[in-house]
Amino acid sequence: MIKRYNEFYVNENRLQVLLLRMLKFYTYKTINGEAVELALIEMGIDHQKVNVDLFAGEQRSAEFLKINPSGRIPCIEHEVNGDTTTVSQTGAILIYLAEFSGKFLPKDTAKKAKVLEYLFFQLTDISINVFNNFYLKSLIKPPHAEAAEVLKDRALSFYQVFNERLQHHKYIAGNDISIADFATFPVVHRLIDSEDIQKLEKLVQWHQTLCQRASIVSIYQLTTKS
Ligand SMILES: N[C@@H](CCC(=O)N[C@@H](CS)C(=O)NCC(=O)O)C(=O)O
Repeated sequence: MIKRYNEFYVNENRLQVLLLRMLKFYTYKTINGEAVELALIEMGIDHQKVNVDLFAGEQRSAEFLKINPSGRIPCIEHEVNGDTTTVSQTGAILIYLAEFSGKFLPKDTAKKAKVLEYLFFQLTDISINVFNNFYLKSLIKPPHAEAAEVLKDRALSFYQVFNERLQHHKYIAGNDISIADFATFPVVHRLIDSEDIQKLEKLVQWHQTLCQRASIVSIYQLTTKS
């Protein structure tokens, strides 16, 4: 008889254990990598984490380019019943994982639209510019520090809109936590001590609320107040 135990099927007659699902998560300690890691932990999806060292150029290795031809993390390979789906792009991965787990993306069309609006607002208008700030300052030679700051300032100015939204909602896209919060947290967390962020009272409160979550405590190794 075949019985299911969480992620496994066990064929009790033949003493076989069949692995039903396997998710490989290619990442590095960056804002986009952390957004996906946060989602995987919050959704309770078992995964194998593969570190891709961006400073060592591992993202450009022939082996990695077969998985993501654009040579960037994050990226997942998900095997379900023998079929493998490979997904890159933080937004696409977050939506895929939310739909797969049935968590953190509402089914209601209007609520879902708000989550997607803020998810892409964060990723396409803010995260990209914050990453490009790091790229221009640290990943290329010679660095372009001045251009890097212009991009970051423009990106951070958008958090006024998030702050305004948080006057009326507990989380970024509504009153329930969603993948939009997971995409936003890593950037705000990195910049929480900056003057630009500190003047946004509701955003700072939202950051403190998220810092209580076990997923965030474990990823960022925060010490919880007892
Ligand atoms: N639009 C992509 C951006 C991916 C991206 O730029 N990833 C960065 C790390 S956060 C990377 O791997 N950069 C390596 C490089 O540019 O060489 C996404 O949302 O995932």
